[in-house]
Amino acid sequence: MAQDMNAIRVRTLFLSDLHLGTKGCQAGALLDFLRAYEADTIYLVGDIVDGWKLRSGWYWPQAHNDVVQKLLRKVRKGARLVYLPGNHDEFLRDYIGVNLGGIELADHALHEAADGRRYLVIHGDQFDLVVRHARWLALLGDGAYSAALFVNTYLNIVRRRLGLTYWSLSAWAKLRVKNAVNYISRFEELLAAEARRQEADGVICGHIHHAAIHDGFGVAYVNTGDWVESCTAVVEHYDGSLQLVRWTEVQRDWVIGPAFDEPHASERAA
Ligand SMILES: [Mn+2]
Repeated sequence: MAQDMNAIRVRTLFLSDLHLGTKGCQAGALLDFLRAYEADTIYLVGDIVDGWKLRSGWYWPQAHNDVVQKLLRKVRKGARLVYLPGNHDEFLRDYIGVNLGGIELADHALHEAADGRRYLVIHGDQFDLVVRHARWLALLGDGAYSAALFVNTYLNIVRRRLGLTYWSLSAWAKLRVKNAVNYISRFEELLAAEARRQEADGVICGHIHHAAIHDGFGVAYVNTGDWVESCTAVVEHYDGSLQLVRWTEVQRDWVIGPAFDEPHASERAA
């Protein structure tokens, strides 16, 4: 089987919140990431294609096509691809249970890791009280969020020209709002509770664009983050351990050399 000689091979890859179809999607960085990693199983944990944005205006550059093609190529090469739609690609929820050209569509999944631990894998909007009970409020929030991302996109074009690294305005702003912190913590707590209810050892989700791995609520809480701001993903290694990959940091290390305490330094050598 032909595969990229230098690719990092992992058991499972978890990606969410790509928001293909929006200007915010960091498709170039995502393509680099998909070239660097090969996985036996790939979970797309929701908000992969942004149907909300596509409805209000078509934005689909070649790079977004390339991402889709890259994922389909991995399926042709034997990867299992499971797509768990989120609220921005809820139009795909009509096809749950269907196998579309090798892509399994499901509402959620139970993933058994190599070490026997079981994880509930789900986008997470199902437990977002704002999205569930006030859809207009979520859409309003989406507008404010889009405005922040718009500023962020242009700010980063300027930063790139100045030779500076990618910097996330809205991630920075969100983390400085106390309400956002409460919101994140409440979301994490609800998802952890659902994992316990389903007798899983943890949950792997997305939706809030805030990557994390911790067990502060009694079970593992793993959030894959996003490819709009933070460019993060979660990988499962062959021993069952989960690792949060912050792609911009990995790339920086590849250019200027890794810090010695960072786990991906050894992965690269393997
Ligand atoms: Mn979402």
